[in-house]
Amino acid sequence: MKPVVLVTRKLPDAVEDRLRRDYQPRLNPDDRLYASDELVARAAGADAIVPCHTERLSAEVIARLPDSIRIIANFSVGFDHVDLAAAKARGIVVTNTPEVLSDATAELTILLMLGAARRASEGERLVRTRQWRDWSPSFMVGIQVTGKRLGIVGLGRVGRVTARRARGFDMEIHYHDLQRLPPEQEAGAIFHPTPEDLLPHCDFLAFHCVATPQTRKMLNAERIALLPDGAIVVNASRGTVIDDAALIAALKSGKVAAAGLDVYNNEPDIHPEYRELPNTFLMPHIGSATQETRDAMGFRALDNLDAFFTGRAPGDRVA
Ligand code: 8YV
Repeated sequence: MKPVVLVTRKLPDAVEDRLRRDYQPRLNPDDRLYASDELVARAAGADAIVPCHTERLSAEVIARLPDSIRIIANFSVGFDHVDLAAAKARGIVVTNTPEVLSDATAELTILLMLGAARRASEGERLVRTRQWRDWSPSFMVGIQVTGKRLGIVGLGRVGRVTARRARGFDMEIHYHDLQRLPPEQEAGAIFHPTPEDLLPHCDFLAFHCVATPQTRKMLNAERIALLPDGAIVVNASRGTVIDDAALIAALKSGKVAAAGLDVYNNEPDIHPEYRELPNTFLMPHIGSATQETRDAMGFRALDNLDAFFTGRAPGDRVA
C-alpha cells in the first residue's frame, strides 16, 4: 500500500505528478489555507504531512494529529512554523528543504538591496501614476551599492550565495554568525563575534539567520543606533528578526535610509506603516518563488519522504 500523504497547499505540477505516482496524496487543488481544525481532520488516517510555512504546527496542533502521522516533510527550508520538540516527543520525524532555494533567495536579497538603494518603489510609482514629469540632476538620487560594505547576519547556505553575488558589486563582506566559518566558506568575509561588533561596519545589512527565540527582534533600537547613518537594511529570512517599531522609527528619522523587506512579522497583515513610508521596497515573501526552485523544493521534500518510507534516513532531518 502506498503511504497516504496530506499536502496542505497546491504544489508545482511536476511535484504533484510524482506524488500521484509514488503515494496516495490528498492534494489541495484550490490552494485553500487550512485552519488548524481542518488540517487535523484532513490528516486522519494519513501517514505523512507536507506542509508549507503557512501552516502553524504548534505543540497544540501536533498533539491533536492522528497517531498515523509519522513524518512532517516541509516544503520550506525554514521550520519555525513547526514545534520540533512537540514533534519529537510524539516520535514524528521532521524534514526541511535546504540548499535548493539558496540561489533564488540570494537573488531576491540582491533585488531588495538594489530596490531599496535605488528607490525602486518610488520610481515605479512615479511612472505608473503618470507623475513623472521631467528630469533634473537631483531627481530620484539614491545610494550606490557598488563598493559598499555588506554585513550579513547568518553566513549559512543562503548568506554565502548572497555574499558571492554581492562581490560582483565589489562589496566588502562582513558577517556575524554563532561561530567563525572555515576560510573556504568565509571566502574573505570578515567575522564579527557579536551583532554589536558587526553593525558599525554595515552600509548594507542583510539577514539570513534562522528564526529562533535568540534571533527574535535582533534588530532593535539599541542595535540600529550602532549602524552607520544612512545604512540600508534588507531581510529575506524571517520577519521576527526585526523589531518593526524600531525600524520604522529609524526609517522616519533617516538613521536607516531605506529598507528592502520580503518577510515580516504577522504576514500578510504586516505593520501598516511599512506601506506608508516612501523609503521601503516591499516584496510579498517570494524569496524562493521561481519555477526551478519551487520544483526543486517539492522534489527535495519527496526525496525525504521516499527515504523515510523505504527505511533510509531522510537527508534533511531536523527533528
Ligand atoms: C517559502 C521560505 O516561501 O522555505 C522557506 O523557509 O520562507 C520560502 O521558501 C515557504 O516557506 C514555503 O513553505
